Amino acid sequence: MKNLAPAIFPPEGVADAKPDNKAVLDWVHEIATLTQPENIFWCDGSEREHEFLIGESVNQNVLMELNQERVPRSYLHRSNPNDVARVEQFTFVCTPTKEEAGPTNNWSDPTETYAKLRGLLVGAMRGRTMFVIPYIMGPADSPLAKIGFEITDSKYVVLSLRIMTRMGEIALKRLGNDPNAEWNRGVHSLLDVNPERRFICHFPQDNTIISVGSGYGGNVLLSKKCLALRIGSYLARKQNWMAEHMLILGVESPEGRKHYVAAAFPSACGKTNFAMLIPPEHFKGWKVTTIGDDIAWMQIRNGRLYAVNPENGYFGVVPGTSNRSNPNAMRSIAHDTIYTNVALTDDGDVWWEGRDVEPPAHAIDWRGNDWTPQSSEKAAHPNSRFTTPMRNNPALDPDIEKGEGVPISAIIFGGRRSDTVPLVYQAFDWNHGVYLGATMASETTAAATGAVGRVRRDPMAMLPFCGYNIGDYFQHWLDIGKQLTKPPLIFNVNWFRKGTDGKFLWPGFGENMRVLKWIIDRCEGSGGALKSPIGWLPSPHDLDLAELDIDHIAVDELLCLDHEEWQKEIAAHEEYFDSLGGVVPEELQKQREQLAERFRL
Ligand code: OXD
Ligand code: MN
Repeated sequence: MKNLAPAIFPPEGVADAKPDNKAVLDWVHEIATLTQPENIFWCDGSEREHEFLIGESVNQNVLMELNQERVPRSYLHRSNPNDVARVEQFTFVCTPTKEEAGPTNNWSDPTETYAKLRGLLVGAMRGRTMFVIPYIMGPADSPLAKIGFEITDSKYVVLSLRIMTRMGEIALKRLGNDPNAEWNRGVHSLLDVNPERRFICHFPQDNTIISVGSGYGGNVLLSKKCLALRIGSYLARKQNWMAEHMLILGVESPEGRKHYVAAAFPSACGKTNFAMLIPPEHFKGWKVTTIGDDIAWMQIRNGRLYAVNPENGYFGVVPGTSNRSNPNAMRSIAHDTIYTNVALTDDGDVWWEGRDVEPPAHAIDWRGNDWTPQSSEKAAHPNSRFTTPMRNNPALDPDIEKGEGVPISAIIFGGRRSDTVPLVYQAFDWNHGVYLGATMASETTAAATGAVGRVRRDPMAMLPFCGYNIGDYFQHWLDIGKQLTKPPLIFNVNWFRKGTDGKFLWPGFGENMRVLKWIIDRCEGSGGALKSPIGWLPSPHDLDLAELDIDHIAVDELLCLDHEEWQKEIAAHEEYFDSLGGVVPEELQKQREQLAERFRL
């Protein structure tokens, strides 16, 4: 390590987590030689280091200290207004061939892309500190756990990763000094935060990620979408496990029977709210606990799927979060939280649209401009976020650190659909369930740049996150199913169906417990259902709707199948499969034909 710039930046005793692994040291040396930082900071994730970096970030206006009485140990970050969401159009999967990346990913040639990125990284950290962050995804003793290193020149990334991952010494210990150990190489540089030089590139065959030109969330917290999903899904296929964009929750009945379910909804469709659901009064004695709110890594054990949450914190959408929609999230973000792009009130608190307190008479909006309730602009960006430790969650499941994971009884797919798709239905079997996931669609949200409210197919909510050919991904699902003797039952939900008046038919939030209860009943073999062309559908009396203020017409509308809408839907499935250019497995084509046939019967 002689050629490295001396670590002059951190005070003595802070940030000394240098790994004893030659492969890591060589890589850090290579990146430092390329980017020429002023100094290198080996992050250890300690409290002392954290305080030091918070102090530096506040001094340099990377973070603003909030009112410490209202939101203790919490800070506000404003990203560059040109950099407020994941950029799917600048996200690349650089497998050796285009076929491996498949029809749904942007592909670029790995040799050319490495050369382009190396060019951009030359001297990129001159005058800056280079942070080296070791972290583990998953409980440290889990067979599913993965080690990553992220090099970054952003303190915001370091502080966020300390919340989102298990960081520091714990990762070095698990890595050990085997130069052939598996670990992910992540390089991030802000460069000049210019959209023209913004690229999020994955090299799954090298377990490598390079992200430049952004300072925002999913683009730069490389542990999350980049490692846990894109590289994760690639490794999962090779190693026979699953990396999925799913929340994981536990449901316990008053009698103490417990089930775990995993649910895949596209970004900003309420995964965090569902994962932290508080059952309504009518379900007294029922308990819902959170394992994870965004990502599930699942392995096969004794013929079942077992899931762990690879993350250690939540990076959730703020607008709409309130004591009505998600009291557990409100309690989680009441302290030790980094807010990004929300509004700042005059008394140093935070505010956003959908928060259940009166709008302030004056605030500073997410861009740093004056704001009043009369302003035409939003005070908080629609994709503003909280980054908060999962241990803040009052409903955290006690088995969160269980290395083998928790057994999954049901998998739920869902999207945001104004019409066509009923509140809930159940697949006939695993392969039919894979078809439900593969044909999932949702109206787009602000979580990614681009038009909002357009229906797009988002298979298994993995469209932006599958790190290889989507056809092979579907086949992997089918292959996993063949190995399960007790597969989870598969369901589809839609909380967002609208009536003819354009209003949502279903109250959502805590009331989703009623749907969850039917799902659990089905898992226990007790819930009633009718066989329909699309799967098992509850009739209104199969759902427990007691003490719910909803009229029976709305319930009928929520559960009805409109054959004309479904003809269009099936045609859209066919069109989607065709658009993938022949990669869709035969079995799923067969499922589509069978679905069409069931409507003809
Ligand atoms: C997320 C997303 O940030 O899916 O979780 O966009
Ligand atoms: Mn997500």
